[in-house]
Amino acid sequence: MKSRAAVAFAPGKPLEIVEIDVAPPKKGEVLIKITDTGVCHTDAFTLSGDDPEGVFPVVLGHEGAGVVVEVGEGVTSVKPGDHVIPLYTAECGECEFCKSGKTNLCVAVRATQGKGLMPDGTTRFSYNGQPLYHYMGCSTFSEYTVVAEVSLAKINPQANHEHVCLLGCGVTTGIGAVHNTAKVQEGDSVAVFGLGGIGLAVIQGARQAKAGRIIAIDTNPAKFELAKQFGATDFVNPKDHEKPIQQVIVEMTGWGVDHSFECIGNVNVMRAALECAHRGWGQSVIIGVAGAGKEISTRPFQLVTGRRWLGSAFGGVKGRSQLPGMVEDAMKGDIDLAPFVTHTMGLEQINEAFDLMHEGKSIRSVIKF
Ligand code: NAD
Ligand code: AHE
Ligand code: ZN
Repeated sequence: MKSRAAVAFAPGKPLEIVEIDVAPPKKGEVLIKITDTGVCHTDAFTLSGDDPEGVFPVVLGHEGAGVVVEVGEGVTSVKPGDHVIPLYTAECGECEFCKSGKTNLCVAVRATQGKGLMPDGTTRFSYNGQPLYHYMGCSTFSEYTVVAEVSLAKINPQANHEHVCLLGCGVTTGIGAVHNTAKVQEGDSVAVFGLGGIGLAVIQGARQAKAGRIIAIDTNPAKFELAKQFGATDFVNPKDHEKPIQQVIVEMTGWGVDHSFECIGNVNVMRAALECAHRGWGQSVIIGVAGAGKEISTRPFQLVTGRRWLGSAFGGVKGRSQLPGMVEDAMKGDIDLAPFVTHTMGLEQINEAFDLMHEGKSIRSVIKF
């Protein structure tokens, strides 16, 4: 079938809106009509050419919601008409990782997904007869996309897709990192570095966990207002200080914070986030994605003296089992999604969504098909 799509033909180039061909779903696959998709910084990261797994030409996008159009052979968990959120972290329920009870990092389709291919090693997308790669198992920048059955969460059909598409990545990542990775407790102190969609979702999660002090840190002070609305108690712009930012946070708190979260993808800030964690027990969660070849460092003494360095992917959330419940939470108002959507636009304007992100003017732009 034909589908309108925003194609990244080469790194560093604007997306091109073209009509692509989408082949029918094969065994274990599902054809989805995407209704709404957010634009996440990770899409920009891969488009920049800095992602070791980046392959071109590709249909990006991984924060979407849609409706099932057709299912391939053997698919039983969804049927045409079901409302779904595509998952870049699949959940097969059968692999060593799914069965471990220790992680959400299912490996069922991860190897082919990282190569931009469907689980059988081929692609369902083409343009003028030339193959196009898939992205993160989702490719939500196409009106029609094909994903593996294990990469789909079935959600309440009454849910507002313009909002719940953000549970496909950003908001789930931030809230999940608070509850599943850091396990923030009532009264804990928290520092959040980077106040985009991810950092603001961390703040919302910290508020849910009844954290005490929530310190919001960003070099763009325009982000502080929404951070305050979500529950941040303190606001720090590193540009206002001569001292290293970790020293500023330690001086504000005495011994540092119980939990810090890096939501930028900057390895220098990752170090600062670790070093502002409380001596003896403070922990720092890396959420931001750093470019190819980047490495983190600190003095080992920082760990010897009780700080812990953690990481979190998709907030540790198991998509098929837990995302439907998070959609219900959003519908009840227990997760507040509307303030994240600062812009909505059609597919033709998608490059503006990237511009707004880079200019620090948006939290989430949602593309409406
Ligand atoms: P974003 O661009 O919307 O927000 C980043 C924020 O960081 C901006 O407000 C920016 O002003 C701020 N910032 C930049 N440099 C800074 C600095 N030196 N000090 C303080 N603030 C600074 O991005 P986003 O969509 O919120 O994504 C954030 C990061 O999280 C990206 O690296 C993205 O790839 C990653 N991510 C990871 C996961 C995961 O599962 N681990 C999921 C989604 C996104
Ligand atoms: N492809 C990159 C790594 C990218 C990465 O870390 N992705 C995050 C999700 S970002 C969503 O916006 C993630 O979940 N990683 C776990 C996984 O299995 O991909 C690289 O460095 O190669
Ligand atoms: Zn994302």
